[in-house]
Amino acid sequence: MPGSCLILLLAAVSSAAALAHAATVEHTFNVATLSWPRICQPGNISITAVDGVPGPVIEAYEGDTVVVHVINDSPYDVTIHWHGVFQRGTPWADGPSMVTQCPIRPGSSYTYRFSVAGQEGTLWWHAHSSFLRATVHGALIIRPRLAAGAYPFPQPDGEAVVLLGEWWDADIVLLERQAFLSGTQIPSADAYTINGKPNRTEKFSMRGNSTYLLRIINAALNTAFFFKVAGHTFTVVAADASYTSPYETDVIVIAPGQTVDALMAADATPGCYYMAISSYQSAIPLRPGSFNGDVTTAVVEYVGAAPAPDGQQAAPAQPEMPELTDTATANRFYTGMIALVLPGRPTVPLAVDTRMFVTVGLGFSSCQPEQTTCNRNVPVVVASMNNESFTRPTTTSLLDARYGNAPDGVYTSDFPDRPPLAFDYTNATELVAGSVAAALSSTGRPTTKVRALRYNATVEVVLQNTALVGRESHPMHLHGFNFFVVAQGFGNYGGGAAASERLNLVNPQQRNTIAVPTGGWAVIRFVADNPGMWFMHCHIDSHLSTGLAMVFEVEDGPTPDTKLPPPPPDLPRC
Ligand SMILES: *[C@@H]1O[C@H](CO)[C@@H](O)[C@H](O)[C@H]1NC(C)=O
Ligand SMILES: *[C@@H]1O[C@H](CO)[C@@H](O)[C@H](O)[C@H]1NC(C)=O
Ligand SMILES: *[C@@H]1O[C@H](CO)[C@@H](O)[C@H](O)[C@H]1NC(C)=O
Ligand SMILES: *[C@@H]1O[C@H](CO)[C@@H](O)[C@H](O)[C@H]1NC(C)=O
Ligand SMILES: *[C@@H]1O[C@H](CO)[C@@H](O)[C@H](O)[C@H]1NC(C)=O
Ligand SMILES: *[C@@H]1O[C@H](CO)[C@@H](O)[C@H](O)[C@H]1NC(C)=O
Ligand SMILES: [Cu+2]
Repeated sequence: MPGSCLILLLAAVSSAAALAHAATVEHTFNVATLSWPRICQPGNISITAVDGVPGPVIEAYEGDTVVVHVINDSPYDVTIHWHGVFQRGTPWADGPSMVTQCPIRPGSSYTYRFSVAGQEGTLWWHAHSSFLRATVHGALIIRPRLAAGAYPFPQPDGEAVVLLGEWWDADIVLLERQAFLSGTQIPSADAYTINGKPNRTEKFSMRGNSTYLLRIINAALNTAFFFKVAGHTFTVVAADASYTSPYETDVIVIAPGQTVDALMAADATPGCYYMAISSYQSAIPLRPGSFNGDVTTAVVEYVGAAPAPDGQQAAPAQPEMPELTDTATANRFYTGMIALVLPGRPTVPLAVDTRMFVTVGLGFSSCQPEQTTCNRNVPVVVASMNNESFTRPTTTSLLDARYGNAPDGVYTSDFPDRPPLAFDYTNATELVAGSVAAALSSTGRPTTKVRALRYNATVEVVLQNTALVGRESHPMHLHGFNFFVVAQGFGNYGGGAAASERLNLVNPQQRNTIAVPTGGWAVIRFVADNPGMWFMHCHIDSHLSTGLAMVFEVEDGPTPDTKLPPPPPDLPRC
């Protein structure tokens, strides 16, 4: 095949392959230590991964059963989470360590079994124990079950996974350990990657006059991205495996944990174009040196492009990336999408019976005794929700404790519906300068609190960012459900910005991860019809690890199939 930057031809979409009956998709994941090339320095390092970075793609059709035998040959405790999969009836397969299971010990194994009924689109899988997901992750694609034309948008000619990651030229578990001991954040990533590959390495070959479905996944630990392709625009058709009305844009914004499915017409002058990502830094104030400002690229090359007359390949065109603090662009994208309302699909609950107002953000604490290299003269930054800094139990998983009716010493069911103090959440001037600042910004000791929800409750949660330490967009991920994003805006919710506080109860986007605007809020709704213990947390690992999390305990329903099933026999024990 001609073309100097050609490596891989995008998979053609085979509609004929769609199956009539649900099948079982089976994989064996060997989580092991691999030797892998560094990016910014010569030589290899040891990483933990499943075959490589990214790991294998799981491809299924709607309604299939997915079975993954996870064999832990690594030296670390491991669990795997199937990000965005509802796990209806299989809460023991969700994966977050010490929430739904004890970790798989080195040398042990566990088989995850779950169905992907009622879901289609781009999801992904990743380790959900320590920071291992930096290198333990991959795509999970669910195609519509029906044959030709099953997508509710024009059938693309080809498709490609575009998985965005962060890379450290160092042992991520060691960095995490050092950050914990010293009460600081891990250093910013050494590089960003596209499909695991460093700058200018990954290549996508496209035929002219064809349309491709890009399945974009942000697998980065801590960084949101702007995404562009020079000379091309996109039609977004889904986010977090929920269809959207076609949304035209030349820039995609994607927070950690989110996915975006976008059609891209390869209708430019045949040639080479850079696909590029750069970080969106939402923190206010921005801490210099706390992030990596790289623009990282892959090459999009037209197949069969006539070679330049002089035989030289012209340098690929480069897109102009937004400023790294361009919140206006991020907000335009995040709020621009509305759902594609389809018959037979869930619609937003109109009546609400459980309301919560939850502050999310950073606060101050002091060094814990175990933090042996911590500077005891300065406050430590921790994260919390409603001023509760979540810590995982150590002896029993939450789901185990719930199933055994023995929460004592593991968790308490008193996660509050409101913050302990109402204050001007987002006015940094007031908080920094005001006399109450010191008292307010201190976060209590870590707790393990859950919020019990009656089966079938319709729940509305206002997620309110705070400015106690700094404002920042927190990508909040809910396990076990999609939620409807009925409103979002800046400032304090209820603070009078009437236009943005009007709820969309007609066609709000559905997501599993909402990037709560920096210094702002989002209102989400979901129906608690899936019994289990479901984690809700910030998908920035530095925030999750310092407490930005809570758990919903969804109670059993009235029928046998709405009761918590017993744990599978091979569930790891603590
Ligand atoms: C570095 O890692 C790559 C990818 O696993 C491998 O092919 C290569 O052999 C390694 N090199 C060394 C010197 O170990
Ligand atoms: C696209 O179609 C137009 C019109 O048929 C044609 O002129 C052009 O060469 C095609 N481009 C490619 C890359 O095939
Ligand atoms: C990546 O490649 C692009 C295109 O050549 C370049 O502009 C950019 O500076 C490179 N990024 C890094 C981090 O070297
Ligand atoms: C924030 O607080 C300061 C100090 O109390 C006050 O002057 C300012 O008006 C407040 N800003 C807003 C937007 O309320
Ligand atoms: C959080 O709780 C601590 C005590 O546990 C208290 O001192 C502080 O004022 C609270 N902060 C907020 C913002 O409610
Ligand atoms: C759950 O709520 C839906 C909608 O309100 C209702 O149709 C259904 O019967 C409820 N199920 C149970 C078990 O309460
Ligand atoms: Cu966060």
